[in-house]
Amino acid sequence: MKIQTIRCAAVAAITALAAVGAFAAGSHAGGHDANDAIGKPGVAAKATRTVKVDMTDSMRFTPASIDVKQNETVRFLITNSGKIKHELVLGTEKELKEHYQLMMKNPEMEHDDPNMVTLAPGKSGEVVWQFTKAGKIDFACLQPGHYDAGMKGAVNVAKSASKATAK
Ligand SMILES: [Cu+2]
Repeated sequence: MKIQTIRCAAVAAITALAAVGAFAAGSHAGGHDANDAIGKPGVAAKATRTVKVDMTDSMRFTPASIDVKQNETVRFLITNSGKIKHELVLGTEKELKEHYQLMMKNPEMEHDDPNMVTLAPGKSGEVVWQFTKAGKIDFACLQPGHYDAGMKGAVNVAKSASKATAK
């Protein structure tokens, strides 16, 4: 009788764990958890560098490849030189693709998070981001059709040797 009770408790614990796992996986579909994977919102006062990025109706970012150092806080000064709306969204490739599919289904979807800026024609805006993880981080314009047309780029984060100065 005693053994039976213990077994039931173990099964219940496993079931609970499975439920937690499913919930966690589900929350990733929301799209806002990827921030940890690509870094975190930066503090403008700590930005060590300003990188200008231009967006055009030819569906390109200039530059499309940006090199930064791990832990560096970068202030992206983004300009929309085109005649239609464009945006720059930082994320993992997986997250950008998922987000893009949502945009295709709902073109009027407005979004505003620290890792992105959406700009009307002729407008400028900024994204301040700290790249805490080394590796390649993608960015893209998720306006319907733009991502498919190749409006994307990458930030290459070089591993930092000096962690002591990373503040
Ligand atoms: Cu665009």
